[in-house]
Amino acid sequence: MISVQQWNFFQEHGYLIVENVLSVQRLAALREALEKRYDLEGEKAGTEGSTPPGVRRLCNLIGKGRVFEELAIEPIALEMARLVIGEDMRWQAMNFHDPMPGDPRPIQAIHADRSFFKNCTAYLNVVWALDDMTEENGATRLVPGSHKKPWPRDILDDLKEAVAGEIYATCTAGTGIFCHGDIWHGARANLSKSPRRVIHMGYSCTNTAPQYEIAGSLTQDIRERLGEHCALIPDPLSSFDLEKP
Ligand SMILES: O=C(O)CCC(=O)C(=O)O
Repeated sequence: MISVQQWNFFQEHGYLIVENVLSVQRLAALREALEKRYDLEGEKAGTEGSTPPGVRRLCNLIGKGRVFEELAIEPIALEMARLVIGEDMRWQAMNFHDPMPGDPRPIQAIHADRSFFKNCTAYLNVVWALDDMTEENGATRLVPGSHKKPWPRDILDDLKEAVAGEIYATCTAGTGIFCHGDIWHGARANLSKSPRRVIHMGYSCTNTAPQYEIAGSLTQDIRERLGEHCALIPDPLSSFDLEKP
C-alpha cells in the first residue's frame, strides 16, 4: 500500500523508490526465466522493440512466462499506476534491459517516456531491479522534479552527459523504481564486473498504443489466469493510428 508520504514524494519529485518488494525466491525465478528466454530467442532477442549495442534485451515479456505475467499484475505497481493514470489504464510494455558488464556503450540519452508516445496523457514506468543497483554498475539516473519541466526531446539533443541535479537510483535487488512519465531519466552503462539486470514495465492511458502487439501475444490460458486483470490488455496495435501527427 502506497502511503500518503510516498505519494506526496512521488508527486513532488517524479519518482519513488520502494525496496524489498520482490522476494529472494521471486528474484531467482525471474533471473532464471530471463536467461532461458534469452537463450531461446537467440538473435531475435529484443527485436520487437529496440536492441541497443552492448545491451541484452528482451521485449513483450508479459506473455512469455508465468513469472512475467505475475510481475505485470504486482499489486503495488497496479496501485501506483491507478494513482498516476486513473482506473482505466493499460499495459504498454514489459522489457528486460541488461547492459553488459564492462561495456561502456549503453548510456541512454536523457529522456521522458511519455514524449515518445502519441496521444499519451499519462504514463508510469516501473523499473524492477533484479540485482543491487550501484553507482558503478549503472543505477538508473533520474532528475528529481524534472517531470514539471518541458520534455528533454523538445530542448535537448541526444544528451548522454550528466544533467544538473541528476541522481542515481541506487537500491537493492527486489526494489521497484516508480518513474513518472515525464521525469527525465536514462539507463547507464554497467562498469562493474557483475550483472545489473532490470525489467521495465510501462502502464499508460488507453489512448496510448502499446510498444508492440501485446493483445495478440496473450493466449487463452494466460487470459483465464489473468481473469479481471484482462482489463489491462491494450487494444491490438492495428487499432491505433501510429502515423506521426
Ligand atoms: O535500465 C534502466 O536503468 C531504466 C531504463 C528506462 O527506464 C527506460 O529505458 O525508459
